[in-house]
Amino acid sequence: NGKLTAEISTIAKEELKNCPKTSPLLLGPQNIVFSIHVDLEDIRKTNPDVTEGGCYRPKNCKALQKVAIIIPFRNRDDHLKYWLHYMHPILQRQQLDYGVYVINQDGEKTFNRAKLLNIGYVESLKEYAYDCFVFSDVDLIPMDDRNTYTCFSQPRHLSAAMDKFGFGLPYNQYFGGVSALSMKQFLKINGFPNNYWGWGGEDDDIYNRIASRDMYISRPDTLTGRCRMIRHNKDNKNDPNPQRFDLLAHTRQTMNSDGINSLSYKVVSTKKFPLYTYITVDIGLPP
Ligand code: UDH
Repeated sequence: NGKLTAEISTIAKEELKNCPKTSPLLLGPQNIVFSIHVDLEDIRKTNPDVTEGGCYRPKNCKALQKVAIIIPFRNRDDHLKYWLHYMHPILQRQQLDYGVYVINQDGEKTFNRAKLLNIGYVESLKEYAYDCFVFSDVDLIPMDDRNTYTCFSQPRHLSAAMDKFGFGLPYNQYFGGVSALSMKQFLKINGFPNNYWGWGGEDDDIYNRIASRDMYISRPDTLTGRCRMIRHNKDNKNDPNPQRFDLLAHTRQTMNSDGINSLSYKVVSTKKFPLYTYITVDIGLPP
């Protein structure tokens, strides 16, 4: 009967051994190109173990971390296709228990990346007991699957060697692109700022938050950390934010009152697609 089956499956789950620290499925360096044609239906067929909403957990071992992958988004469907095409196989090979959350900013007004990331944190936790949060731009793909999308003892910068910066970083404190924070690390910095409207500064603010709470940035080495960005034109309504330098000068004072504790927004809709969960949100307007 149903109850017995449920009990057996609970026991079976409890008996799963932890996955190894390093997945035996990893392949290492991988060629990443954005000239190929990708199709959502094909991606779905080649990733049959990914369940509705873009979730997966290893069958034969207990994943070491539960990872919510959060993507700030508006009007980048082509990029999202490449992201799904490359990332689902990589994340499965990394033996993660993960879910993909695309946080889509509703409307045509000024973009706010960090606020969308805060929303992804809150919304993903409503669905599952995630303990690690990977915040990924939609247009960045790691070139080596040994660059694991998990959390570490310090906040992790995963896009450590970006092709657009000659496989390096523009400056050592750079924290843009793809990053991973455990729940504890995220809460220690009161999440991310909500008041960076338009392009730039929010990643440096996050860096300031981390440094001011006596944490530091961990990174993979510059070979394992290589990644490719999809080349694209400037987005609408995401012009450089002229206020960013002023804001950045005061992170230490503002971070206690601006962050996950002051976040407000409305969910417009939540859609469960086969390869990702798509949450459209009204984040309001700049003051
Ligand atoms: N994003 C969107 N839609 C937008 C703006 C941003 O989805 O309209 C998301 C997306 O996940 C993107 C991330 O926010 O990867 C960061 O956006 P960004 O503009 O800061 O960074 P990106 O690396 O572009 O995408 C860098 C500047 C591109 C200008 C190139 C001119 N030659």
